[in-house]
Parts: sequence; C-alpha cells; structure tokens
Amino acid sequence: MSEAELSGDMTDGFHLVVDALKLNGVDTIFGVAGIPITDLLRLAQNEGIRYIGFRHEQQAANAAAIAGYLTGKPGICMTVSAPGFLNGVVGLANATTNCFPMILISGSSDRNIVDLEQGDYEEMDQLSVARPHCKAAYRVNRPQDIGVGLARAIRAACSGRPGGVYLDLTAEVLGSALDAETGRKSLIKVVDPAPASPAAAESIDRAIELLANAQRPLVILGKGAAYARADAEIRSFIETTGIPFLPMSMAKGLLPDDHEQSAAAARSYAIGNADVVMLAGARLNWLLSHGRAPLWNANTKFVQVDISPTEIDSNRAIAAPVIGDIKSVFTAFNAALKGKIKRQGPWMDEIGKRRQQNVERMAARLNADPNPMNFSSALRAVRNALATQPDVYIVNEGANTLDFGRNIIDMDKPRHRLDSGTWGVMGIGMGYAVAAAAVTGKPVVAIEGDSAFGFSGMEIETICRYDLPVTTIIFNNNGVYRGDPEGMPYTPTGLLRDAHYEKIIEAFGGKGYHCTDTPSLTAALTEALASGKPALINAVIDPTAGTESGHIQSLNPKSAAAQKK
Ligand code: ADP
Ligand code: TPW
Repeated sequence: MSEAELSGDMTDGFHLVVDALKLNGVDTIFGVAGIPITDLLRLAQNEGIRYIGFRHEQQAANAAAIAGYLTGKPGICMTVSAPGFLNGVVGLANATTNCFPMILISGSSDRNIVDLEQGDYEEMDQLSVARPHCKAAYRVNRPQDIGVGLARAIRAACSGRPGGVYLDLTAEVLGSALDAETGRKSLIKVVDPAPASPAAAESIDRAIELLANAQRPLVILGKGAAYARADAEIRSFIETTGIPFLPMSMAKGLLPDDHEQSAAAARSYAIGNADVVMLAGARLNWLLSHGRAPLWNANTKFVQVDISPTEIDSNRAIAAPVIGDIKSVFTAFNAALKGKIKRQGPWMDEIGKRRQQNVERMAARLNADPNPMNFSSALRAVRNALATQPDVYIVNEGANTLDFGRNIIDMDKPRHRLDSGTWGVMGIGMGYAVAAAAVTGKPVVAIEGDSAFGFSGMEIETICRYDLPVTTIIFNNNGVYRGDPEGMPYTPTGLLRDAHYEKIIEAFGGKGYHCTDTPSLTAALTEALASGKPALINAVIDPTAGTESGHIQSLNPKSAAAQKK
C-alpha cells in the first residue's frame, strides 16, 4: 500500500517496518528490489533512510555485514523471497562466521501456500533454511509484532558475540492494516543493545598473574578486539606492560604496524617461543593453526579474552579464560596491573633481532622491479601511493593478492583493513567496498585478485551509480592463483589471457587504467585517489607469479593412495 492510499488513522506493515527501523536509528539499507519489498524500499527511501541498491543480494548482504563491523550497529540487508533470500544467505552466514552484527530481512511468500507446498511464486520455507546459518531467526506473522521482531533481531545481532540474524516478513504482514495508535505503541526502541559485560574479578587476577610470571609473553589481537572499540585501553595495556603483540589480519592498525612492539615480522618465532599467549578477540582456529605444532609449542599457556564462554578450550586448554567484553576487560586489566607485569628485555631483543633479519630479507624482494610486475613489486607501488593516505579503507581478497597484501600494506588506523576473514571467502570485495565508502564517507581501495574480483565485479556499476570514492585494483595474472602457459588450452585455474578489466568501469562512466609497470601503477592510484571518483586499475602481473592456494597450499587434500606407492 503506498503512502497516498493510507487513510488517516490507519497504518500498515510497510510503514511499521520503516518506523521501527527509524526508531532504532537505522539510516542505511543495502538490498535488491522486487516482490514483495519494492514498496517497502521506496517508502524507506522517502522517509529518509539511505537505500543502496545492488546487482546481486550476496554483495548487498556482505555490504550489510561489513557495515555492522564498521559501525557496531547491525547492518541491514533486504531481499525478495526464495532465490533473492538464498543469495543473501551467503552474506548472512559470512556475518555469523566473522562475528559481524547484521540483519537479513527478506520478504516471503504466502504462508498458507508455502506450508502446504502448493507452489507459490518464489516459494520457500525461508526460516528453516536461514536457521543453521545465523545466530537467530524470527518470522513476523502479524503487523503488531513487527516492533518486537525487529527489537529481537537487533538484540540478537549485537549482544554477546555479534552475528547474522534473519528476519522473515511475510508479504501478508507487509500489506496488513492496523490502526495507527496500536501500531505506534507496538514499536520498541531497543535500549543498550550491546550491554557491557565485565569479567569476574578472579578471572582478571588469574590472567594478570599468569602474564606476570611469563618470561616470553605475547598478545594476539583479533578482529573481535578491533570490533570492541577499546583502542585506547588495549594500547595502554600493551605499552605499559611492554608485551609484544601480533595483529590478526583485520586487527592490523589497532596499534600501528610500525609500532616497536609489533612482532608481525617475527610471527613464527614469537608464536613458537612464547611461554604465555593472550588471545584477545581472536579464535584459535585454522588461521592460528588450531594452536598445534609445528607452529605452536605444546608447553605454551593461554589467556583468552572473549565475550563467548563456549569459545574457551575449543582447540587447546586455556589456563586463564576471561569472559567479558574487551573494553571492560582491558579497563580492568589496566586497573589491576600496578606494575605487576615487567617488560621482558631479552625476549623483546630476540624478537627485535628476528624482525630486523626478516625485514631485510623481504626488502630485497620488495625493492626489485621485475618486468612484468609480480605481487611484491606491484604492492610496493600501491603502498607508495597509500603512504600519505592513512584514512583510506583497504579491502583485500584473492590468494596471493591477499597473502602478500596483508604483509606489504601497513595499516595505521583500526578497523581500516577489511578482507576475506574467517572463511577465506572470495566475493566480499565490491560489497565491502561499497559499504565502507557509504558508511564512512572515506576513500576505499580494493586490492583484488583477478579471480576474486569476478565474484562481485558487476557491482562496479553500483559504485559508479552512487559515484563512490572506490578504486579497485585488479592484480591480473590471468588465473585463479596464476595464469596458464601461453598457447595451452585453459586449465581449471585459467582465466582469459590479457583481459582488459579497465574497460568494465568505462562502460559505466568511471575511469579505467591499464598499468604494466610500477611507476604507472603508483601514478594511477595517486590520481584516482585525488579524484575521489570511481576508478579501476588493471595491474598486469606476470602470469607465472603466484603459488597455488597462496600460503595455504598444505590445506589441499593429498591422495593417501598415491602416497602409499
Ligand atoms: P580473527 O579472525 O581476527 O582471529 P576471530 O573472528 O577468530 O578473529 O575472533 C573474534 C572473537 O572476538 C570471537 O571469538 C568473538 O566472540 C570475540 N568478540 C567479538 N566481540 C567481542 C567483544 N566486544 N569483546 C570480547 N570478545 C569479542
Ligand atoms: C566463494 C577458492 C580461493 S582463492 C581463489 C579462489 C577461487 C582465487 C585466487 O585467485 P585470484 O588471486 O583471486 O586471482 P591470486 O592473487 O592468487 O592470483 N569460492 C569461494 N571462496 C573461495 N575461497 C574459493 C572459491 C579460492
């Protein structure tokens, strides 16, 4: 029902959804229009909510997920029923896996027909499909329940460990009428959706005690620590105690990468030799080799700070669990320190020595200028252009492009690096870039493998339509991981040789660049950033550069039968 048709003392589901969103401070919706949500999106836009329309729901849902990470409030994605909903579920599950707060709101077809499987347009039992992929799933069956439905979705997304929430709105509810006063009273403004949860005092003391007795302590900061917005508290703890730290990839910039206590350039040494490791907002999952040998030492003891109690002991025994939100916990740590943890000079010196050796070893590779470019030289060219631009948000996906990018592109500010994350997923690139530009208003540089870019490449039109300050750089080596040899048929990892990706953005009025050397790449990125306009740089890399699966080649299954021969 459009606004014009609404009689004075009546409201409807469309209006109640928009009123509930506005009441709870939602200012942006990402989505794709269609039956039954088109009028809902129009109304939201007319009522002052910014609507960002995508070309595919997966990217809209990923945009909402990263908007949640960047703002600390649930990002909102709206989709049509069945196929549109299913496309969005990838982003919903990605949000849940990465602990980002987001809400996927999908319209759904007539319950009477869906439940009897009578064959409706876009028929699907969406609630059941969504449930395994999110923290919570709710369906609203009456217009007077819209307020409760959204309130529950917001709380579930933000409180405790954040995650994705599914909210199912039936077409019938959207169109249902309700008297305006009853409708208004049914809405809920959520108070304190992510309440502070301080840890038990004895758990704080246990952790400080363990660290105070360590000779080789190490702090690993994860994206949960970045999400917690405890930047000052964490920095104060690290600098007061003198403990070296390692940032997980999306925690880079929480303390600047050039901080003297960063052990990033001596990662294996620091992990393998630490006697006590404190994990702060980081899970001991595959990204940390599950805490197992050969990277880890069997005798290392752990402190783990996490908001989720069931994370503890998930892979290794945790000697000192600290359950609480990181801002409260680090405030309590700092108050409890009282000089108890002393800087461990010999340990820091040893880490410093290894760091120096590794930096020198890397410098030779980084400063080389091969023709054609390789990952290191092209990333050096990108880094040079970014050197004076600390405000830029970096999006990064691919295999080698991700691995080299993580190491070579230093971060100076928290929550400015957005990448494939916990799943190692391809396809987040353009969704994350659109959302980062939209919710921060700052420039974004998306550093993309050519294969990775293909998963969301059509959103270049979205970037151009909204004139967003996003520069996409494609590390083009003609393939998944790398290109096929000249003159050979395409293999499963091959992609079109010498593709001119820069022409894609030209079709939409953006600026394309074709760069085959490092000076032109630095110049193109500098010009693109100065313009503040959509740009796409096709950075041509040596097709033989890159290793299969990047740094995680060992995860490819090997035939046991073949090994026995
Ligand atoms: P990374 O990939 O950077 O290692 P993970 O995504 O594995 O990080 O871990 C993030 C962890 O942070 C999760 O276990 C999550 O429960 C936790 N977390 C999220 N927000 C907070 C918070 N505010 N306080 C404490 N822990 C948090
Ligand atoms: C949703 C598997 C991991 S990395 C990658 C794929 C397809 C692309 C690597 O090539 P790219 O990067 O981007 O050109 P580079 O730097 O090595 O040349 N489908 C999904 N997620 C994943 N992770 C894959 C497939 C994969």
